Amino acid sequence: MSNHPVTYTLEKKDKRTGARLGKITTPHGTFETPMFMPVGTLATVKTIAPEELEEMGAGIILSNTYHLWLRPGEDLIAEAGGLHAFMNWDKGILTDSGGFQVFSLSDMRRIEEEGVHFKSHLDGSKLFLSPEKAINIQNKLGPDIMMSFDECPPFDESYDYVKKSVERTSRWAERGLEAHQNPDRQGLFGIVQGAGFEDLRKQSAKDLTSMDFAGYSIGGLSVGEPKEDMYRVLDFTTPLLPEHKPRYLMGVGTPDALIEGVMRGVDMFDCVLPTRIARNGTTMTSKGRVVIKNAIYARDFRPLDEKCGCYTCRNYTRAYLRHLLKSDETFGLRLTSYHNLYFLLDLMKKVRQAIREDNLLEFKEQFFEEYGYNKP
Ligand code: PRF
Ligand code: ZN
Repeated sequence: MSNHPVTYTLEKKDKRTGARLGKITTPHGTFETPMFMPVGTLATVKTIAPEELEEMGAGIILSNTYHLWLRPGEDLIAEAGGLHAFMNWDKGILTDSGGFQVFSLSDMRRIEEEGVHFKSHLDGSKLFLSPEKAINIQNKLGPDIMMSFDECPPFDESYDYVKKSVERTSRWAERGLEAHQNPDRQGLFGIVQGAGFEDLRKQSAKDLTSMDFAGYSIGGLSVGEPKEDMYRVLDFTTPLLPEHKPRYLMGVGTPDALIEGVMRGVDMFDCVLPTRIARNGTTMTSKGRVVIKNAIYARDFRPLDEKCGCYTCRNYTRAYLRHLLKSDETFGLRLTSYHNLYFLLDLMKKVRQAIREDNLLEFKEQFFEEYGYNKP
């Protein structure tokens, strides 16, 4: 076992659920878990300054290998002194490997043992990404946490296909681990796949945990399957992961799925949801979603969320936010993005507090009741 630069400290296990309270330490600081990571695909959390992220309590953000590789390129970012210096963020950064983005953004693609051939979503040019290449790019970008190059098959893909895919993802993980040039400054996570098949998830977890990764991600979920399927997979997958390493559920960010994930032992989450929906005027509040452009808010001079202490809610009204969004004013996008990120970071803070105070189940019930269950 090597000493990883990213470590997990378990502080408390909830007695009634699988929830864990802990801390993750990276070369750029320590953050408490469970934690939600804001997404900054292109080396910016859209519309939000790093100082504002810090003010909201974000200790780590996610960025994307695929996008930064295409533009501005990993060599330019390395020349700037790495991603942290380039974007002026000196807390944690995690990069996704590009595997998932290749599958979700490019149309034409061909998967081979060596890697994936596909076309750029920017100009259609031919590209190739392999496990080694994905690690090499991430070594140059310099995030604290890097992801293995994986395949995320559709949830309803056949058993035979998923089995072959999982086996290949394990071989890719091994190749990535070997290609890693900077193991004492950057932690590499393995990604468990296997769609909805219990034995394949088991196989994937067994393969990956036999290799010495700094942490483990759960991929292939939140890809359009019913929530019950996701929770069922989490029920049997998280217990297969090492207790003293971080567990990260990729691409999850609705309030209910965050809480359900925490109750099944997940420590880290990320999702574009809060920032993406904010930019079209949809906000998450303690009473559920508020579509701020609706006419009913035209003369609503209350804050967006009366229970929220964020900059937006302390200073502006629903009527003003509606006006800005209706007028395509960029300040409106900033204000809704700020609130949505604050809302999820604050939700996780309350979740951590509930674990600490042994009332996570009561907290969940009350939150779901107020938010409006099945209305994420
Ligand atoms: N793999 C990778 N990134 C991801 C996913 C995955 O399966 C998902 C699935 N929700 C989101 N992001 N590498
Ligand atoms: Zn707010």
